[in-house]
Amino acid sequence: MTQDELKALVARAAIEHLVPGALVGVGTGSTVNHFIDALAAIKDRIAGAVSSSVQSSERLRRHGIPVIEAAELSAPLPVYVDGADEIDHHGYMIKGGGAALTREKIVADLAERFVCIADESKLVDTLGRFPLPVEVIPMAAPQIVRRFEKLGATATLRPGVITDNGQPILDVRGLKITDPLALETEINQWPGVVTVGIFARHKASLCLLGTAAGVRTLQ
Ligand code: ABF
Repeated sequence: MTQDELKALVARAAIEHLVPGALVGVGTGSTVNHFIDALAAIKDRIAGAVSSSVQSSERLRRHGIPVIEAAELSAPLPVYVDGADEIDHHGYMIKGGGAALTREKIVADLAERFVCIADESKLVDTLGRFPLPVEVIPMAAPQIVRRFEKLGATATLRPGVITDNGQPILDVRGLKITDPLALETEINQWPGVVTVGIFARHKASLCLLGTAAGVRTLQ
């Protein structure tokens, strides 16, 4: 099976983890696009979606799925479904390759469970081979770059990309993230960091991994 077929496989498998009649938290990316398409087939069984990006909102609306603003929520979402750039065996993730990390983390924080859907290429022993995305306030970017250099890493502005929140993204190469929770907590303190693409405090409750042998569930 191709990588895209594996993405579609896990996207469909995520449907069975939804709570009937409830709102669904929806992430961003090509795997999630397959999930949105699968949602369309059962849209009468959900109350609507809370989206993590303009891109996902537009796709949801094209399918006639109501999109509710996160700020309007008065109760937790039962489930948030999203992809990842890397996920380790603890459910810690690197996210943000799709430039939606800030709103993804906001919606993940509103959910009781995070179901990650990913093809097998995303599973790693240690996070960091994928460049770590960090959304920043522009005036702080040079100082944040210097802080990553002190960690032995190289941070560069992602060319031509501004997030839905109007900010640029640094991509950080050369990190070996052996303690995702500690590094996320550290980087969160740096002035000018909007969001770091380490999802350790909001790790996956469950990962549906698309493999040639079928869907593998990692708890
Ligand atoms: C999104 O899923 C992003 O955080 C991450 O970059 C993306 C993975 O992309 P894809 O599903 O297209 O491989 O949540």
